[in-house]
Amino acid sequence: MPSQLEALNRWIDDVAKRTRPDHVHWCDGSEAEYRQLVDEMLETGDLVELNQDTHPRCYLHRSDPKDVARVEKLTVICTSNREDAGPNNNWMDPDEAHAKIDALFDGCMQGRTMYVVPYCMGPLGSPLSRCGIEVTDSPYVVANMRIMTRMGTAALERIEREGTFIKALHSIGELDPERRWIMHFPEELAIKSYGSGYGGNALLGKKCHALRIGSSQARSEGWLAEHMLIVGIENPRHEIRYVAAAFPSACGKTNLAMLIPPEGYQRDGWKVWTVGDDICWMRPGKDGRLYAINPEAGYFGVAPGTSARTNPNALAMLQHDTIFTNVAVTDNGQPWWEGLDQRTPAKDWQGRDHDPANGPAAHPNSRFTVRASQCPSWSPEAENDQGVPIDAIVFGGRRRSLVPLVMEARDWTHGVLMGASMASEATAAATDVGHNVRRDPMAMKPFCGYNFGDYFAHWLSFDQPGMKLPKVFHVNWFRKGDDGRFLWPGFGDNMRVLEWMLKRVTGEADAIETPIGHLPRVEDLNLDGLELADGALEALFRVDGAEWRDEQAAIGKYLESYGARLPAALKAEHRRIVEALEDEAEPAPLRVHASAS
Ligand code: SAT
Ligand code: MN
Repeated sequence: MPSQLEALNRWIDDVAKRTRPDHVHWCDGSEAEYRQLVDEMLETGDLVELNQDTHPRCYLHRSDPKDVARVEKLTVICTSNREDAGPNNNWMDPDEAHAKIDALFDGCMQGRTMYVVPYCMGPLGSPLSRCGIEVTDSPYVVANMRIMTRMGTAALERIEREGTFIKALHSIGELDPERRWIMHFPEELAIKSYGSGYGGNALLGKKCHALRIGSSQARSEGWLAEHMLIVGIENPRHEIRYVAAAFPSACGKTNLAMLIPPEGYQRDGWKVWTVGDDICWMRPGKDGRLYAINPEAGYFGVAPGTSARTNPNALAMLQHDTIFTNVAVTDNGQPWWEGLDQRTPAKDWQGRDHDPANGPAAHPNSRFTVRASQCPSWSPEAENDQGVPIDAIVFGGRRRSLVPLVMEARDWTHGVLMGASMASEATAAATDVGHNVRRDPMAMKPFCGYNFGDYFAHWLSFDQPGMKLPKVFHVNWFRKGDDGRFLWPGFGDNMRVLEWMLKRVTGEADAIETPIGHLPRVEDLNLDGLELADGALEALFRVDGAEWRDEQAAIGKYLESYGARLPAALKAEHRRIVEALEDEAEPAPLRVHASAS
């Protein structure tokens, strides 16, 4: 028997009977196994070798052109009670869902190898970690899972000790968008995905397990599974404080997680440590603080826009041992994407001779898969079984207007409302969500495995006597001026905003109270060495009463869509802000900043 665990063997047998693979391979996660997989994929053309002199052990995968991102309309949560999935999810009855997708799985692995991939989300010895088994017929998925998770024998041993695991079944099928589903069964701790080989649709440890099933597990077990980066900020006194931040996909989470502080900060001794760039699992420790782990072991980051200016740490880590997906290639076989540098690529992401008439050379959602520890700013604390204590939680979206650069919630309840009210302009990370501003609470809209009303209640439930909860902030790096240009430089300069947050945590900075939250006083922001356009500072912090009254009305309407499941405390908090805005002719910060600059 391949495993000591009877239930596991039985499930693998059942799956093999249905999918009828030619071979079954239990992955041990070894280097030799990875090399073997890569060699096979080079042979079949699943991988293309990149320039091995400049980029040792780097390869390119070109996905099917109709399979380039998550597909939200085919992503469903299957709970016995529809209300439990909530209006934030597509729902299907579990029996109907199994029947529908099992029919697709019938015989789908004939002529292929079925890989059994044991994986652990989080450090192998951590009580916060959770394990799963992904069964897949895609060697590309296996190779990616080896980079993205703790995969192989050690994970299997933990599964055998614990006796439980998430059952994650995947087949690329025919890669036909008409025969594609990504289904979640939180009550059975199971995932079934068919018809896509791309990212979150196929690497089932990531969004499917660590967020959708994870959030549901977290709710019943008293912790939080969040779409957040985790970053450590070391000050000149060598104290490191950890911040967790939620942004929708493709809004710069990876850049923020790997931020390089501006020169002046570096001179003073500030450093940034990367714990995670996408997912954060947090739970209260005995001391009442929230402790977080990054359940992943690698980064599956957006390539376009990554450059020596925007993210030098990422660029450094991508020089070796990286799988690129859907990027372009230069004539000397190097990976290339828009925003990297001034060169012109030879081949586009589909392998055609590059022709600007065909659109961008790299697909806008093209990605790199790389070990977390390859990042120069990687924090060894990412391997800490106990996790790192979180001092600040940050929510942010992509908003060209309205939302100030940074504001702080008055308390936990207000912070939860701030997260619940988040909205963002759509990006390339999902193919089917249009281009308007959409509500994306806690950046979890595509990833929360249960009713958002219950999710907000779960967040609120952490506010209890004895808890030392993080401070909550909201940021918007993307506000634009009347000329359509970004008002804030972003990237490394976001350090200035992080420093203000930490000063608020330690009580070293004051703030200005407004109906929508606390704003910084200009004198508390370190703007040394920063050149902002005339009037940019005022514009970044402008709070327009009339616009915010409209925004709050829209938020109220949105929250009402959760009906009876919406916690009363959140409704009351919203009412309070609406009333405060009504009382205020023009909120204060406009006046303060106009005179302070
Ligand atoms: O494709 S993924 O879901 O892994 C990436 C993302 O959308 O954040
Ligand atoms: Mn993400």
